[in-house]
Order: sequence, then C-alpha cells, then structure tokens
Amino acid sequence: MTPENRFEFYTQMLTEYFDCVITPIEGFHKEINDAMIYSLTAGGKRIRPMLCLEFCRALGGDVGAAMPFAAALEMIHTSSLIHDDLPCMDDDDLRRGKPTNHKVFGEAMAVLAGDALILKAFEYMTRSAEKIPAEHVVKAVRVLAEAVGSEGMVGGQVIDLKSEGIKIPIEKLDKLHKMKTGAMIKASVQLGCIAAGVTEGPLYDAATEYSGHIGLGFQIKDDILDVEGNTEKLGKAVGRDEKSNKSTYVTFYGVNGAKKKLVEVTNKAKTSLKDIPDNDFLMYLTDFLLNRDH
Ligand code: GRG
Repeated sequence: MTPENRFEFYTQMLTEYFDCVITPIEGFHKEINDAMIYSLTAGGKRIRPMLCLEFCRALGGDVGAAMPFAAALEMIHTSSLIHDDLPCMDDDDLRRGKPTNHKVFGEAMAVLAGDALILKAFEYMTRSAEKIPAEHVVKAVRVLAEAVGSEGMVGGQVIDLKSEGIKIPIEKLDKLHKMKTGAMIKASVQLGCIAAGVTEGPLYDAATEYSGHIGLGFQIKDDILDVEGNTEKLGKAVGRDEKSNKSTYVTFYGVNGAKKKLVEVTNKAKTSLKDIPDNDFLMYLTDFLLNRDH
C-alpha cells in the first residue's frame, strides 16, 4: 500500500468507527449525545489516532485491536478542542470548518459534551481488553490519564492561560507546549506501541523520542499557520495569537526562524525512526506534518 493510500485507508477506517462510537438516541438526554457526535464527527486530521494505529502496525500488532485506543485519543483531543473554544478559554466561533460546539448547543451543553467525551474515552480504553492483555490496557490507561491531566495537557493549558499578554522565556514556552500539545502526541505513539505489546525497551524508547520531536514540530507548525495559514483551509480563525498578544515560536524565532527550527526537529524525528521496522508511512506522516496547510 502506498503511504497516500494508507493515509486514506486509516482516515476512512476512523471515520466509519467514529460513526459507530456514539450513535444518535432519542429521549430526555438526546442533546448531550448530539453535541458529542457533532464535534467527534466534524472532521479533523485524525493525526493522533493515526499515529497510534501505525505504531501498532509497524511493531507487528493488530490494528483492529488498537482501534479503541485510537478512538479514545480522538475523543479526548476533541473534548479539549470543545473546552478550548469556550468563552472562558479562547472564545472561538469556528472549529473544523463548523460553528464551535457551544455556538450550536450552548455553553453548558458544550462543557458537558467535553466531560462526557473524556469519560467515553476511558470506557473505550477498557473495551480494548477484549483483544489486548489487561495489564497492557492498565498501562495504556495510566499513560493516557497522565498525558491529559494536570501534569500534561490540562497543566499546559493552565500555563498558556497564565501567560497571555506577557513575554515568556523559551524554556517556559517549550514546557507549556510539551504539556499542552506534546503530551497527547506522545501518548498517541505510546498507546500504539502498547497495543502491539511493546510496553518498554529500545523500540518503545525510540518511539517516545520520535513523539517528542513531532510534538514540538506540531506546535511550531501550528504557530506558523496562525500567521500564514488561511481560515478556509484551517477551518478555524487565524491571527488569534497576535490578537491575544501570545508568546509563540513565531514571536520568539520569527517566521523564518520558526520554519528552520521545524525542519530541524523534523529531521531529528526521522532519525529517531531509524530502528522502527517498516517505517515508510511514519516517514511520510512526518513530512505531512512538516508541510501541512491545515
Ligand atoms: C477537556 C481534558 C480536557 C482538557 C481541556 C482546553 C484544554 C484543557 C486544553 C487545550 C488543549 C489544546 C486545544 C491544545 C492545542 C493542541 C492543538 C495544536 C490542536 C490542534 O490539533 P489538530 O491540528 O486539530 O490536530 P484537528 O482539528 O486536525 O484534529
């Protein structure tokens, strides 16, 4: 399968799976289901679940068995986008090319949809125990919970909120994004390894090292796109960082400096893949992250 075909194959597979993860219901609590489905099926690049599936496959695991992990990652990521867009956070109107969750369902329902998606994610993690040994599922649950919580994404969001309007040193910017963006990308890669039965050792370490580089690269690209991207392609507002006077990799290095840094970390990421077997698609995905326009 060519890398392009594999990208399409995973996208299709994930879309079909997400259509079945939460299905429409009738009844008094129909609205929460609708709000969850609205954001989970709104599109997005599906990078986190794709990394999980591909690391599982490359390390000899069963991609089908990894699907509940992949779904859990996308559910948590989606919940973070719903909460991030709320008026008390970034106050955004557009996400994935559609009105944000709270614009459609109201603030209270958007908070609850985000909450429910987090719990649904952990429900799905335990579902994987049908095909993955229970002790590996337990490790994966811990990896994911640590990545999401106050030592991970939530903690990174706190640093971000507290840093608005002030110039922060590069060490703090790196720490912020390692937690806010990088932790979930690291968990995506590690969950793929765990699904394949690789829970520690040189391959697990190489995959983790890779995830650190692409996590940083992902955020650098995000900052560049906020300056150079366009709303139609990105499906969200651009120029937000400048408007809210945020410290970013672009304010720190300048656009050209940020691009140079992105190429550097991309090369480091590719080097970390050298011992990962059958790594063609991972190489392709790494370049996709470098060159993406959305
Ligand atoms: C709900 C557990 C939970 C936490 C909420 C709001 C918040 C705490 C954290 C914010 C996390 C956040 C929005 C990080 C930014 C990560 C990022 C670069 C998102 C864009 O990811 P893409 O480009 O988006 O993969 P698509 O739409 O393609 O999936």
